[in-house]
Amino acid sequence: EIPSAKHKEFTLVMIRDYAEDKILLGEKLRGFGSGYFNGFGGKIEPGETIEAAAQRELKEEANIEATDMTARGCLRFIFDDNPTPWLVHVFHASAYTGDIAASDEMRPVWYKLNPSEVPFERMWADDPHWWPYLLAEKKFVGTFLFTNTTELVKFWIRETDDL
Ligand code: 6OG
Repeated sequence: EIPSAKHKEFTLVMIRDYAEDKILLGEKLRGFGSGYFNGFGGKIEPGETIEAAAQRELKEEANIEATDMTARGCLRFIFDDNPTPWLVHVFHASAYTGDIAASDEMRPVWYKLNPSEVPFERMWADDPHWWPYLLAEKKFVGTFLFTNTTELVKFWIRETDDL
């Protein structure tokens, strides 16, 4: 199969509560990655800015709108069983309007920011590698190679100034 030159682009918003030292994760209830905990996000629609897509998905999946959202990372995922690589734009926010609510796609849960409480065993295998950058307020770019859809084979990650 000849790889497509195009990436598929997604957003991913991580909501952090500094006062309580917690992070908001959603349990994905359907579709790709169902059963996994993750930040909130989805596909960028044609003609939509990355930020607008991030806010739209956050509203659809957690019922909130971030008021201090900043871009933090860009992750590239290569799957040996899918010719199109994925580009995921990671954002961070700690302030929002609205009341967090579940949707038919995501069930939001606050987790204490403590390695023993964050459910890494029910998260994508790349997460433990970029979370330290996110939590340290560093910007990052990474490339992750997966086999059998969910098994991480190899990755590269580094801090960056420009996203
Ligand atoms: P929908 O299918 O809901 O968008 N996503 C990933 N997140 C992490 N942490 N690791 C991955 O490793 C991911 N692949 C995709 C991007 C999918 C959502 O899941 C994220 C989107 O927020 C492969 O439209």
